[in-house]
Order: sequence, then C-alpha cells, then structure tokens
Amino acid sequence: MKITVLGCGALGQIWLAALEQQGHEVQGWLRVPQPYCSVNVIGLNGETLNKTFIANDPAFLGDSELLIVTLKAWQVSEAVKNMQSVLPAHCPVLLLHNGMGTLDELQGLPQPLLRGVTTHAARRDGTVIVHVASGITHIGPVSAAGEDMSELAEILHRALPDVAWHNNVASAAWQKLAVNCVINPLSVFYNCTNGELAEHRQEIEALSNEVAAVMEREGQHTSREWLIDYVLEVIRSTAGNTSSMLQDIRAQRRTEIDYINGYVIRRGRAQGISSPENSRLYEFIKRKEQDYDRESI
Ligand code: KPL
Repeated sequence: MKITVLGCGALGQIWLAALEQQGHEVQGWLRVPQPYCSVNVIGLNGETLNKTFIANDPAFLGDSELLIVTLKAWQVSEAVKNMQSVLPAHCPVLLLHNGMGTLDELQGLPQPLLRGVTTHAARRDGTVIVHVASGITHIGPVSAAGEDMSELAEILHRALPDVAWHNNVASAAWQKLAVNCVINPLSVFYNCTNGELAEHRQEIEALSNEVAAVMEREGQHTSREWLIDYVLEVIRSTAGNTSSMLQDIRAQRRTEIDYINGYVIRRGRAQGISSPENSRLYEFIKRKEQDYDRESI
C-alpha cells in the first residue's frame, strides 16, 4: 500500500518504520516541507532502524491510499486541510492524537475519516525514538464514508500490532480522553511521573467524576466508579511514564490542553454542567504556557 504519515515525531517514526518493514511504500510529511525525513527508532526488541524516507512529495501524496496523522491535536486540522486538494478523495485519513475536537474542525472533509486511539508508548532520547511499550491501537470510522474500511485494521495490525476495529470508536476515544484529563494536567501540577499520581486520590476522583458526568450526558456508557478504577489502572500500568503534557511543558511546547480538559469543559458547558476541577487545571496549564514567553525574555 502507498501510505503517507503526516508528522514525523515519536509516533510517526514508529509507524513509518513498522509499515516499511511490512513492505509498504511510505513517505513522511512534515509541516515545514523537507525532501527527506530521518527515522531513528529503537524497537521493542532493542533493534535500531536508522533510515531516511522521502517526504512532502505531492506526486506520492496524490497516489496515497492511506494518510496517517500523528501530529499534536492543535496542529491537525490546518495541516490536513492544506493537503486536502492533492489527497485523493477516496484516501482514508486516520487521526491518531490525544484529545478530541479535531473532528468538528474537519467537518466537510471529502476524504473518509477514521479515528484511532493508541496505547503504544514512545519517548525521544536525543535524536533517537525509543519504542518503550507495546500497546493496542483502536480504530474506527467517524464519517459515513469510513464505515466499510475494517480491512485497514488487518493491514495495520500486521505492521504494528495490536490494531482492533470498532464500529463505535467514540467509546474508546472518550475513555482515553478521560485518562488524559486526569493524568496529564495533574502530572504537570505535581511535576511527577504517572505512577506518583496514585498519592493524589482526591483530585483523581474529582476530575474523573466531572468527566464521567459529561460522558453520561454525551450518551457514553460509563460510571464514576468504573472510570476512577480505569484511571487508577492506567496510572499503575504507565507508572514510569512522563506524560506527554509534562514532556511538552518541560520542552516549552504548546500542550494539547484545549483538546483534553478544554474539550470536556466545552462539552459540559453545552450540556449545562460545570467542571470546576477541570477548569482549575485548564487555567493552570494555560498560565504555564503563557510563562514560556516571559521566561525567554
Ligand atoms: O496518553 C498518555 C499521555 O501521556 O499523553 C498517558 C496515557 C497518560 C500515558 O502517559
């Protein structure tokens, strides 16, 4: 298959490496156009793949049979819209990012849209991407045109297992959103690994309760008790991780807060529910981002 991967960060490089090893023709696509992109990945088995791939080739994009988007949530809609005129109308677009809200921004996109949620973990170590933990990628359709594309899960599963197809991927997306609403901002607040958050049970419960209330109103099947247990389980299973939001803050990059707690606050407001604990942490992260400018003066 001919596949373009938009975004050549940690997740993008892992997909490029895995797809190429499976015999697919791949190219990278960078927001700042480059003719090539380097992939330097240490895989789960400890083997290093160091390779240069072509990048930003419009002819390749025009023939692509799949576009995998691995950008940060706030980068997605502008970048995808910029490619839309060259991308074939039948080429599925698979969004793999934390948070929610990009689907609203991409309404009217002619290409079939798919959503993915992944638990694969990778971190950057200097110029090398280390694939730290294997995981599951749940994918499914978010537009009518994407509904009969379940064979894509098979193809992707052969490259980077596990990949599971869900007709109702929104459920997996909301569960991941709930986890990110709790772990990501709290890990910044306490400047700690995911595992150390287990000590802050009260905040975990308050945030989970608010997210569960919004989820219920949005028609998602959940309960406060189940969500708290689920978040605690992810805290345990990712105990050694530095959350993506804490990594962003430490590197003074824009975070995905608008698409994580910001999304829950907006959906809650639309449903007449206030989310004070989510709002408190949302404001805290926003202040941190504003401080970048001051710190660099
Ligand atoms: O998705 C994550 C992130 O850091 O963004 C979690 C699940 C919290 C793992 O670190």
